[in-house]
Amino acid sequence: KSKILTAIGIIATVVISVYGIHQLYIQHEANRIENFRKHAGFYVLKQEVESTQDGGFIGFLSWIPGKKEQEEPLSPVIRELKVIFKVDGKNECQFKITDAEDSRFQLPYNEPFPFTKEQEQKSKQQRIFDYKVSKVGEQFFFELFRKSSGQTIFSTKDRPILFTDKYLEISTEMNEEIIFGLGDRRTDFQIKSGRYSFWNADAMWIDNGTPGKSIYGYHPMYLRREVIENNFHVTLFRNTYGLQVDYKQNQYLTYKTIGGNLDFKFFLGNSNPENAIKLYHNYVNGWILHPFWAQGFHQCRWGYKSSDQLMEVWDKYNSLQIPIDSLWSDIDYMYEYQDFTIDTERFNLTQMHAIYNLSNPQGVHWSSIIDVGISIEEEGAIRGQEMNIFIQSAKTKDPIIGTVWPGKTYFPDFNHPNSTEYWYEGFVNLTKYGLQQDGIWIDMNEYSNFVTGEVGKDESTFINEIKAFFTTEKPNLPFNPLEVRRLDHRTLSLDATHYSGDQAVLVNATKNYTITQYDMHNINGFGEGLATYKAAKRLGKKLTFILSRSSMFGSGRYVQHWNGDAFSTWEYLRLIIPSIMNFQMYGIPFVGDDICGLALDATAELCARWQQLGSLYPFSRNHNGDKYSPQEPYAFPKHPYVLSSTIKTLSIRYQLLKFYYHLFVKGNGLGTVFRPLFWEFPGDEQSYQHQFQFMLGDYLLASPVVNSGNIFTQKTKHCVYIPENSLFFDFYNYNPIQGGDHCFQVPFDAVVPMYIKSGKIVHLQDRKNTLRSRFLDNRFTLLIALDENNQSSGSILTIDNYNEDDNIIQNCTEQQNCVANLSANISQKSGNQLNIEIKVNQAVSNTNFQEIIVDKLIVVGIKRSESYKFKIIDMINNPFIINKEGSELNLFFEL
Ligand code: MIG
Repeated sequence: KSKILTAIGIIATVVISVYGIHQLYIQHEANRIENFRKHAGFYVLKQEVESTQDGGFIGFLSWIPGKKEQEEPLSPVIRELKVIFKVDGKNECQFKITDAEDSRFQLPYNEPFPFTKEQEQKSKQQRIFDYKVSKVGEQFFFELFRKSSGQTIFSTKDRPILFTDKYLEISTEMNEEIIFGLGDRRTDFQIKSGRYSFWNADAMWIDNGTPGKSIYGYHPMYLRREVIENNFHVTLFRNTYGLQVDYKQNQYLTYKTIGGNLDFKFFLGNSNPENAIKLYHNYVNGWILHPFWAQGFHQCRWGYKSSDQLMEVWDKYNSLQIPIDSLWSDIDYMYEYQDFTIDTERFNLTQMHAIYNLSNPQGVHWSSIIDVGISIEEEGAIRGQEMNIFIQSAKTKDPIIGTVWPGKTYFPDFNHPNSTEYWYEGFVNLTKYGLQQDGIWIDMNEYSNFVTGEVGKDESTFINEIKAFFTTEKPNLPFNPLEVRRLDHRTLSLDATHYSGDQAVLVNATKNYTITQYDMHNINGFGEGLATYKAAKRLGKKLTFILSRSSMFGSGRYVQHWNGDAFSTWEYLRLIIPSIMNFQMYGIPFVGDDICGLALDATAELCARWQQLGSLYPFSRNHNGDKYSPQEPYAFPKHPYVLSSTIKTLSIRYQLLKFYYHLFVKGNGLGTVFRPLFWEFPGDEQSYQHQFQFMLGDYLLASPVVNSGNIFTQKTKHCVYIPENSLFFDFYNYNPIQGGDHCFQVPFDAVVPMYIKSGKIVHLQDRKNTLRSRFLDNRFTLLIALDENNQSSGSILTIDNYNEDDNIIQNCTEQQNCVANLSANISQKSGNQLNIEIKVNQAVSNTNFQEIIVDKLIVVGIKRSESYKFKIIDMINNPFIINKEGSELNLFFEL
């Protein structure tokens, strides 16, 4: 025993001291930069800035060296810089510092990347912002402020700007702000002071739990609530290099990056956060609409190792009558994990065709995974070499080799002009099995690699892994934004090379520059998403559904997203809610998480609550990791509440499926769907504190149970916060609920507490037993929640065919000609007699118009003396038909 204790002691000491040394190292690093800033020098304007036509300016900066520069160079200082301030219309502008020739690596300003669209030239008076800039010879600064309030949006005054080749730094003042966003990570929605890294990595297993560490995506934007007048704006740092944001609330926000330019886009909205976010989404090219079936429920797991197993799951879903639209295949379906293959020994094609036959009423959609690494053993490796599309090792000058599931792999270079064709050929190969891949799941695209760098270099021995984790130093890299591990840790060598010619798909190199992973790393996942999108389109898909783990700003134009690996714990169940909200801001609103968690065994109670919550995610999928205990809704026979509450809650999802989808169609590529509470109540300070409550559009408020409860009573005490001065009605029993906290017990076997906002009309479908989205009909119930003035409004799609194959929805999003507005108005006739008037305006005639049948009204919030009443009006025999010309209904009823 004592030997064991000693051993533990020794290990603990070693770990603690390694950690200590590492901390010292970080401290040293920080001091070194601090010193440099203080003593190195600063930039001044060479001459007055020159005004430009748009109301902006161009200026040139020179470096005034300090005393210590010779002693402690970080990396060569770029002495002559150019500053550009560009006015992009009334609400948007750009501030950029580059080298004098603007010749450094950067994203192009045209598609596929976010670009500066030609804006209508507004006169200087009309723009809602203005700027200040330093005098010639003084330390350079730039200040942007909002004209109406004088609120500072961005100010570098009295803060250093450093512009070296591989280290760039700039700071802005902060002042009584609240900020949100700042990348892909698991944290609270509101950003606290801290250091936040940006570097795409399969990092959940590496430094999971370190709050500032980013995971799979690159989204260097924040949404800020200004203190004066409480307006909102978005600031995007338009860079793609490794980055650290050092944020101190009320003081500063500092960007420290290892390449590119200091390039900012500002989007000034108003007091409604949605406004600034829509401007931002427009800039990142908007988001794409997913097919309707994807709005349904999905079941997945890593570890469905045969078609027999898939059959079993499918049979269970069918016999238990659990709604489902897609049953997924993780890497198990492939032949030796090789992309674009199916192991037909384990996956019997006859069985597969049966499950995925959509003309069978029980058939479901097939969604399956593609990893980015190409096995060096597969045919695709030879083809890829012929086409020369792999990223090259700087060491061997051959395709770089990493290790992923199939063993050694090559990695496509999606900047290469042939890569698009190559990737398409892969998907064509997969069609040879006669199965239609409806959902395409692209994983490991950070790119994730099981060895650090590449095979044959810093290879992954245990010792090297530890070294890699603790070595932050890299030749020519003066600063490591990650602090705790090397940038190439479990990804590709930074010196690996990409196509750098004129025919590039993504980024053209300037001059004779060779593009490397150092430049491209955070773009990898975007590149794969784009190539996959193009392949899917070429294969004839109308609306695509491509679920990508890695993303960057602009990804939402091509792909959808899930938040990657989650642990089966209450903490993760909670943190996923802010993650979903983040991706609303990042322009990928169709997002979800692994319901019941990927890693660790989910308990029955956790899984039940997660199914309840997840049934309201935009993308709703139960997904489990290999080797963990089963967590399908029926996998807890000792705890029948998991299954029963899942069925209840999913049937609510399906009742609301067309409504939920209509929020996306109506958004038309811009804005959010799954919203924080304060979004609708920005003036209510309390609502900022309730990050686990959310709203679907501005209609429904949901308050999921996110804590464990009492296993004996099988209930959890739960509190709902309703914003002050607002009125909601219980979605299930129509009781009114007013501003303030409301606490009650929620049984394990329940649905998510949900409320409809007064003044809103939600359309839902009261049909029982619809287990597939494609069988939802065109008959609706209108749930009408009246406001104080006895009025209510909403909208509905005036098509009844949501099938993506018909291309209707797509035209719908492009032309917005299939959304009708509903309004309801109730007035008193005599005594107990009330009159409800419903109007539908079908503004534009739509050739695909289908009649909508409303056969039930639920009118909620009818004020009678001190209380609220509701009335259910059944019109099944005499339904209200919404037709092309618009319709009106006048109905008398008794209370
Ligand atoms: O190294 O394909 O995030 O959802 O089940 C793990 C297996 C690879 C990571 C994904 C996860 C998926 C798993 N993949």
